[in-house]
Amino acid sequence: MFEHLQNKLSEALHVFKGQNTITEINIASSLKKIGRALIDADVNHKIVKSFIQRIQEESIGKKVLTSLNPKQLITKIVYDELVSLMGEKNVEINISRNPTIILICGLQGSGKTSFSSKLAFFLKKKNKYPLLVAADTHRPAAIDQLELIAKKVNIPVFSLKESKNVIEIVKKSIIYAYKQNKNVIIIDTAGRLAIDEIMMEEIEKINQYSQPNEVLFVVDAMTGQDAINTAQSFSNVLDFDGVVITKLDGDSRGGVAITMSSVVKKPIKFISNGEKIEDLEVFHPDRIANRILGMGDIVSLVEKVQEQFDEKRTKKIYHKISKNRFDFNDLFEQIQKIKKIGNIKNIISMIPGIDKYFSFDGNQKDSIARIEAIIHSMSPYERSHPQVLTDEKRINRISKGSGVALNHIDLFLKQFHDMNKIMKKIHAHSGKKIVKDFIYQIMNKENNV
Ligand SMILES: Nc1nc2c(ncn2[C@@H]2O[C@H](COP(=O)(O)OP(=O)(O)OP(=O)(O)O)[C@@H](O)[C@H]2O)c(=O)[nH]1
Ligand SMILES: [Mg+2]
Repeated sequence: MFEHLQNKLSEALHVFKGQNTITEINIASSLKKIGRALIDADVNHKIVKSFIQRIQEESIGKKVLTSLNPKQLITKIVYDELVSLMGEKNVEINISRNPTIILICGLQGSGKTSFSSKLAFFLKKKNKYPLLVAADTHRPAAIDQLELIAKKVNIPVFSLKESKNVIEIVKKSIIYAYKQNKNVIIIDTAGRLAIDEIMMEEIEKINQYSQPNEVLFVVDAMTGQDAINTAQSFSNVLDFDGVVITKLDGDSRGGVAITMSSVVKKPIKFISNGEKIEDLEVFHPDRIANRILGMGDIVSLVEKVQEQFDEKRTKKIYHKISKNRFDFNDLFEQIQKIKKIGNIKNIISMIPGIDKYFSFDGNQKDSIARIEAIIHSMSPYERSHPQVLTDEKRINRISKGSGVALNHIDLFLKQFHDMNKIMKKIHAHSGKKIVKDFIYQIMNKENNV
């Protein structure tokens, strides 16, 4: 999602490798690269300028403590500035009222209908009873589209196929929600531009009538700086509560997510990074900053994984890891679960350094398929006794059976043992404070190489 920026920032911070002090020369060279990385990521140049200035002010005169090196110190300063730029803290959506009404608005094609369904699915997992309302009366296929997506995940949709009157639709949907005991009403509306007076009048009417607890404005990250401008002009007409940024999985360079809240003065509440219903994330500035700086995002990962893994089974796995008994059967089971969590690339990008462990040639999806093929070609005994796979004959047989080259099998086996070590560390350090320490530990490790 932020891979390009992540690589560029990592290069910029690499300037400090092997340096014991922060000097005018190394800081100037690093800041120049940081600035270029942000501009490349489509961050507005004015924001980049003040961002760089703040880092400079923060770093000059800062004594490098004996336990830190200059790279760590600057990384921490950049991290703090990024978090502050992205709005400091996550602002949760307000779903306390019964029923809660959430109004979704935005430009044509920004991802409103997809997001509405993703949000309903997200809330359903949190034990809410959502009702989706098809209030786009302008595009003929809009109702069918919403119904199609919602049906797949068993979420009810309220629509009035014959009516073009959005207030009537909203009114009847609220009555319906009361009758059906639905406690969150998500209203998906038609796409509109802030300059289109008639359409803006319509959304204002819906807003006035339904008195929503949350109005969310959806923007497409691929539109870059335009996304920020449209959010700003929309907010002048309709005072929304938060922004949703979609299509962060595409070629967008992430600048929209970095600068939106400081320019528009509205928090980003969710980001969407794929077309699947699960591809939705609550926006946490600190976690995103961690990810941008390549420190991974253990906290998000732990939460996502917890949703997928039941506690009893997880304990069993942890027990196996701690006793060094995690084998290929367990790995295979974990892969199947990880696949269910959503976009593999997103998941993998949350784990610091994991791309090194799970990738043969950069393509993680293929790599996972190959790992599955390798495990399939093992005998049941080999799957439960990883230590026997030092034997060349066995490795040759597996290579033939799976169609994976010998050097890739060797690499995979090495990765498996390395991964075991990492998982053991996570296990030994589970608990929130410790997870944070773990991130720093990894950071230190990377900085000391
Ligand atoms: N890759 C990717 N595609 C997305 C994402 N969100 C939405 N899309 C796609 O973007 C297209 C438009 O999405 P919709 O949800 O229909 O957008 P909309 O704002 O409801 O569009 P209108 O109702 O026509 O204004 C669809 O093809 C979606 O599958 C995302 O996060 N990533
Ligand atoms: Mg739509």
